[in-house]
Amino acid sequence: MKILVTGGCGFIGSNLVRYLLEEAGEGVEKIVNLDLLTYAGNPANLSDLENRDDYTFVQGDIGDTELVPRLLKEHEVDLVMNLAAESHVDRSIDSPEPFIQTNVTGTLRLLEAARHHVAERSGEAKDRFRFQHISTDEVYGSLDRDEPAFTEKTPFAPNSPYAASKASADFLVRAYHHTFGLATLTTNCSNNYGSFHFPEKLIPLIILNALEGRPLPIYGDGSNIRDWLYVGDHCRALWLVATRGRPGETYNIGGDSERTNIDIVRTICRLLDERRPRPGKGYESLIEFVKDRPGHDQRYAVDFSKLNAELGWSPTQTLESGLEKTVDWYLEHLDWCRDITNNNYQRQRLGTTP
Ligand code: NAD
Ligand code: TDX
Repeated sequence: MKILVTGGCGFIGSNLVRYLLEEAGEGVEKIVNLDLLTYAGNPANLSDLENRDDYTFVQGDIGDTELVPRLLKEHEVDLVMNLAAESHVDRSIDSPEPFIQTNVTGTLRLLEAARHHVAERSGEAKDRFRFQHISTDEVYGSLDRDEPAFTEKTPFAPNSPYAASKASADFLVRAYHHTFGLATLTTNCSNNYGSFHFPEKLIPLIILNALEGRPLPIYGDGSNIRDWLYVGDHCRALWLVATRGRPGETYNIGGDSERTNIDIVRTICRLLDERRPRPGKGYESLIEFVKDRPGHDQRYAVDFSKLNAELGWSPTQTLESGLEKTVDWYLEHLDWCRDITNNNYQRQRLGTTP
């Protein structure tokens, strides 16, 4: 397969590109990574792959109606894996428009380009084409403590501008399958964590703040629950769905690891206490309960029994094993973290000196 990955310089995208090139096996012929390099895109995440013949990076927008059709044609793309997005809920509350631009309009333009690309193919090449859209459990809204986990049949009820933009894109993908017969696959996953996670999100933010002795901010009372999915398990699921999923279907991907935010933060503190003890008090003393996120969803939980039954997938990491790996990765990559916190990663790609 010749694959166009969008958003490949982000957190999940860079893990996915690495997985496809190093672990997925023979099915992967080449990868084109199309990424606009917003604040969340960091080419350093993949700098070690730059010289490979089977990997090409292109800086550009999924909404570019000249560039995207050209890339699909030139690289004879068989599979689009669409991860490009504005992904941070808090930013969508401060400024929703970029979320509509990339997540909705951008996805629409990518779908249009894919539809025309397929129309120009014939025979096996036409049949082989797939458009995979990577979405979120947040489209389903929020659960009470004792409600059953989201299934693929749970009605959409997005609560943040981010979630609404992702739900809109999911509906467009559905419509392109139904109306135009495009061979789409949609996956809705829970909260990912692991290496290269941008430190605006809870887990990397807590690790880095703790190491710098800064406060560990917990929104509200810390009782909100997320279902944590190790990014490596997610990438494996994405490739399974891309190669063996049924076109037109959606698949939920969950981590089987529901935890409250306060539990997550305390576990990170304990792991850091063991690895980098602070003089005086332990890391938990840095915890601060702060003003809640507006409209903060109480609980996400994902039922992935369809993916398990059809394709035999289940997560391999427990939250404990995955968090250990993650904390160790951050401790071993403090330079990567520093380049982000002091903005060097953006200066470097603009060609300016710090
Ligand atoms: P991220 O914010 O780390 O990365 C997004 C990437 O997309 C960045 O490299 C950015 O430069 C790029 N990008 C943004 N706008 C673009 C555009 N217009 N054209 C091309 N590239 C653009 O996000 P992530 O956490 O890696 O998430 C990847 C996908 O998975 C997103 O679609 C997100 O909604 C979805 N998702 C993420 C999670 C999670 O926990 N991180 C959970 C569920 C779903
Ligand atoms: O400083 C913080 N303090 C805090 O208590 C931050 C950044 C977050 N939180 C809470 C809010 C959430 O309940 O932690 C939880 C996780 O927050 P985020 O890491 O911002 O993730 P979330 O809002 O759950 O969304 C994530 O998972 C679903 C991704 O960012 C989305 O892209 C994905 O779709």
